[in-house]
Amino acid sequence: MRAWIAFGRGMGILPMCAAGILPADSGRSGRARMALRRTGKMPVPRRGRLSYVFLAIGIAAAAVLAAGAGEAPATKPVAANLIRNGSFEVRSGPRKLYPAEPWGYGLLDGVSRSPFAHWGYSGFWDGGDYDIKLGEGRTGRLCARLVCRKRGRGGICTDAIRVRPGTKLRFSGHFKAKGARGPCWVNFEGDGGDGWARIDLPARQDYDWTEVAGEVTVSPPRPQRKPAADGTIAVHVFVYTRAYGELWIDDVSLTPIAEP
Ligand SMILES: [Ca+2]
Repeated sequence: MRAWIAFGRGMGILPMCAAGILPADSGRSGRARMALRRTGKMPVPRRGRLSYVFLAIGIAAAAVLAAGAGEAPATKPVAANLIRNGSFEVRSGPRKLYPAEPWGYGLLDGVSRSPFAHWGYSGFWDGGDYDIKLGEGRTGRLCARLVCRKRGRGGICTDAIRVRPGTKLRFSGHFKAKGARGPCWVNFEGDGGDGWARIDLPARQDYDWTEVAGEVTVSPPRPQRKPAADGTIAVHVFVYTRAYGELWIDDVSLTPIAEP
């Protein structure tokens, strides 16, 4: 019985609620009419004003979105660096099996894995003995250091970069030398041949971090090599030293600047 009374009261509240809304609106309409009589203008109800604000915000947002969709980006996207781990910040980690690790595992069988991911290394060409060591980075934490123990030729090498012959590339790298008496240079190798382009490093024994940059055009493959189905060939970038002392390397990049 008590439940029915409560239900009845509850139902009774509904029309009261509805009535509560209507008189409120009626009252507002009444105030509006009063204002109209006083000013000759129909005031905008408060709730209506809020709606106009939301409508204006919506229109402005839509305009901004539409403008954004129609316009080209303000800046051109930066071309990707084709050299992976050009900052030498990533270590090569635990030894992986081929083909995950494309480098040899011995010390004298050509290029071996280096302490840096995506970079190979050999210090034993031409009777040389060069260590590869971690150095303090020009930027970030790390750089690569080639340290001469016995003069000959040592170098580091990127893993394969796939590009189409005729592609124009811009190379940039930062180098530092300590007692580096002898030539050091960047050599472009791969399907195009061992040295289809070359950029020399400063011919000084000692210099602080210095940017060395240059442009190269990818040469066609050697007679025995063929481009892949997508028209690309493999390119490896080497940094060689034939010098005594130390060569430091950091922030190396290779970016396409013109397609063939
Ligand atoms: Ca670095």
